[in-house]
Amino acid sequence: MRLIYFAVPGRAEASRLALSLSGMEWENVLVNGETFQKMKADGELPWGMLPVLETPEGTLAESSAILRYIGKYAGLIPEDDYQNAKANEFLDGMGPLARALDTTFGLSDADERIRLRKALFETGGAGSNNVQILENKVGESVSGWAANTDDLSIADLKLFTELFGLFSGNYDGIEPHVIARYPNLMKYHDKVSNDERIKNHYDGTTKDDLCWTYLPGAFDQFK
Ligand SMILES: N[C@@H](CCC(=O)N[C@@H](CS)C(=O)NCC(=O)O)C(=O)O
Repeated sequence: MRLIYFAVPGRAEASRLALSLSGMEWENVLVNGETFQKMKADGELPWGMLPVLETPEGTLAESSAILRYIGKYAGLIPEDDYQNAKANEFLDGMGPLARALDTTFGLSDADERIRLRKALFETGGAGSNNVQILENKVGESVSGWAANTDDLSIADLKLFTELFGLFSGNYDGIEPHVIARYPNLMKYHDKVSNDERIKNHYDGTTKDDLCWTYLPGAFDQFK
């Protein structure tokens, strides 16, 4: 398997984590904008975007589809049908948060980009509204896992990597202290980052790495 994406966590990190937990052999292929454009022009991207997963049977696109596929090999798909459906619901339910930010990625005017991103996380902004939904969801979970599953699932990989990854400082205008204001999400961060499987995966990650947001206590200083 080859997972192809840019050199950031973004929409590939959940699948990277799942691939690593699966124990399968896989290659983490990092590309720049030029290679992306070439792959696109050459028709190598089913939907014209990254990430894609190259499998022995063909190329799979869409980050959630890739996660669902790899999740099976990593033992992260709940056996119970209802729990499985709720994990899938969670994956789909996170769509609006990603889409709220998508509009800011193509802006080359840095001041405008920062202004729009800050506005997203002000009271009533689309980012805030969507994060509040996630805050409520993890607060309601009896098991503490994102989709109230019995154990860690693909929903946790997506929530943990995509949400906290947004607040790494890599996206100008989105600052770490914003997410530190959500107590349920901070408690959830403690749970997932201290889970042995996750902790082992990020062992060796330093605070200078973009993945610092996945380390235990990452946001403590911003609370
Ligand atoms: N729904 C897709 C969205 C993928 C997406 O937005 N990919 C971005 C990078 S995060 C991309 O390839 N952007 C380049 C472009 O659109 O030209 C997914 O979840 O995989």
